[in-house]
Amino acid sequence: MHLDRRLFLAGSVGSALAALLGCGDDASPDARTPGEGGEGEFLGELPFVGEGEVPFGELVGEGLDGRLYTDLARLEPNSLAVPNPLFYVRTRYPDQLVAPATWKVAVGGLVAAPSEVALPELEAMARPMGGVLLECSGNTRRGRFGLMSAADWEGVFLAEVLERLAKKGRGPSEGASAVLVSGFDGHSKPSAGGHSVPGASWVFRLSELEETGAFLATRMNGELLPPDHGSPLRLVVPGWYGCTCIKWVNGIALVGDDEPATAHMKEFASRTHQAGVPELARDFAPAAIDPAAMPVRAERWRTGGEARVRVVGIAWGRFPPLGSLEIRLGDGSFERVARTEVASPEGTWSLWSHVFSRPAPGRQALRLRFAAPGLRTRRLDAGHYDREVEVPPPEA
Ligand SMILES: Nc1nc2c(c(=O)[nH]1)N[C@H]1C(S)=C(S)[C@@H](COP(=O)(O)O)O[C@H]1N2
Ligand SMILES: [Mo]
Repeated sequence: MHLDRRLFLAGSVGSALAALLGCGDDASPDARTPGEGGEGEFLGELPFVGEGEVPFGELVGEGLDGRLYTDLARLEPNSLAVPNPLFYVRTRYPDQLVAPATWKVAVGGLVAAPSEVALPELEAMARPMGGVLLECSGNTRRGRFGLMSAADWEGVFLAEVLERLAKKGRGPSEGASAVLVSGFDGHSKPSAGGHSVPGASWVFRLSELEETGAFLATRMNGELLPPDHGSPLRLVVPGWYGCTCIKWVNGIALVGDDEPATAHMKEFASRTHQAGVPELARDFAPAAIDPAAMPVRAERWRTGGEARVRVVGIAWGRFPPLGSLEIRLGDGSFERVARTEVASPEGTWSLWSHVFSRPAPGRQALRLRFAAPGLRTRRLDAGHYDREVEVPPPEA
């Protein structure tokens, strides 16, 4: 049974992983030394070049254009979960949202009888959901790949909410095959250039709720949801892009096979790798995140008189086969990634590191791939997560 399986797999985002990512200023030499016996001299960080100018950890923009970019190389050493104030933001708290004393979710459409589910009822059903990563489908080099974060969540499986409604005689009726989840999006300022349309909503097949373990989240990293992250209620769809994780959820409608795609779905059609822009929701493929990997930190080292470049990175998506991960620097050949630092449970990210000996100087791209035949890795194949470094001459 899928729900049980998810509970079984649920684990908090490992602290060991964060210790590695957090190897900033006060890192122990052991955690960052590329030499065999812990020898070596750390010469400094090698920044990624050719990326956008966005600031990290700062709220910028308003409404639908509001953003906070997460610096994945700077997580706190004691936890891999990104602390709430540093968790990436795409769309800020809608300024026209006046939260009622009791938040309610209207349940309608193809149901035996329309109803409302009040927040306290959901809170009473909530339980730990473990670590889940969110990635914006628009997570690009231009935004320094800062639109991705992981947290420990609490919430209620959406499938369970529907089951409970069915027991009360208010569940899905004949012909209901999917569910439309929508959230409040009243922003007084429209998105600049009309880039984003308000009214976030996504249609999920009922089977997809089970397959993904989609849940209505009430808490994030042990705290009530912060306003910018959907307070008081948001959807989290493990393994799917963030655009499906509707914030400020206030409506659930059971719908049939002929349900049109929402404007929000159409806006995100190409970024979720759809074939064109389907008119009907049923023609949308699951907005799944393919297995992917990218560097989050590069360092210069000298070990035994030789220059080295150490790369620390993450792997995520559905079941990334870590053992087959390969990395290439510039025109070099692909090398099997040397270390899996922490393999995290499904749904969140894992950490790896690799050391290149005697790297060629100059501007070099870092590229990753999984040497796993048949694995669908659309973004890796397209070079989407490539990052570049400027390797100095050996004696610099
Ligand atoms: N109501 C609403 N929910 C929304 C959005 C939105 O614009 N409005 N943006 C979506 C997108 S594109 C992403 S990537 C995630 C971001 O969630 P976060 O800001 O909590 O990281 O929220 C999703 N949920
Ligand atoms: Mo997004």
